[in-house]
Amino acid sequence: MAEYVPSPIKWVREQVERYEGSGGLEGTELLDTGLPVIIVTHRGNKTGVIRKTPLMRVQDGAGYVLVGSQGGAPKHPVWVYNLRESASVEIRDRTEVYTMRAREVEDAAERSRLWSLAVAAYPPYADYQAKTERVIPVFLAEPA
Ligand code: F42
Repeated sequence: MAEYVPSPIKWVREQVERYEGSGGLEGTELLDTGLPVIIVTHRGNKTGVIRKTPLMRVQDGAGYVLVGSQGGAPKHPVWVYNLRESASVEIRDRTEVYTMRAREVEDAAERSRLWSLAVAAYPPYADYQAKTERVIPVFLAEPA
């Protein structure tokens, strides 16, 4: 078993601790919004350690749309590089945990459809895209 290395960002680390520590009964929403969050467990592509990243929950049937927005920051979040390197992820949605494969969505029509779902679930994603030069990466995680 690889070692789990928590996020260096305090509020993110604490969300993961509450969410996972309660078996998915607590800490499942984004602070101040009440909107649901999932936990994506993946591997560091350089270190090989286990990383846990909370993201907004955007559902597409049995799949989940993963949006690398990072608040519209100029650079992609680091987890994007981990998923590009290795598709294998575990997704916790409250009390359920699924083994999934995540692929980056390249097709323009598919990305547009999934982006609409993402913005409907979490409207600030549209503001984040507007404030950054980069095209925000979108992944679709589907049952493995
Ligand atoms: N971020 C989003 O991008 N989208 C969301 O929808 C979102 C929602 C959300 C909801 C709740 C919450 O608590 C946080 C939320 N976040 C959301 C923030 C998200 O959880 C991440 O914190 C954020 O996207 C930044 O991700 P990051 O991977 O850049 O995190 C950094 C701070 C980090 O953890 N860095 C690690 C470190 O030690 O500096 C390294 C991480 C890593 O994976 N390293 C790789 C390795 O091999 O281990 C090397 C990677 C490489 O290629 O360099």
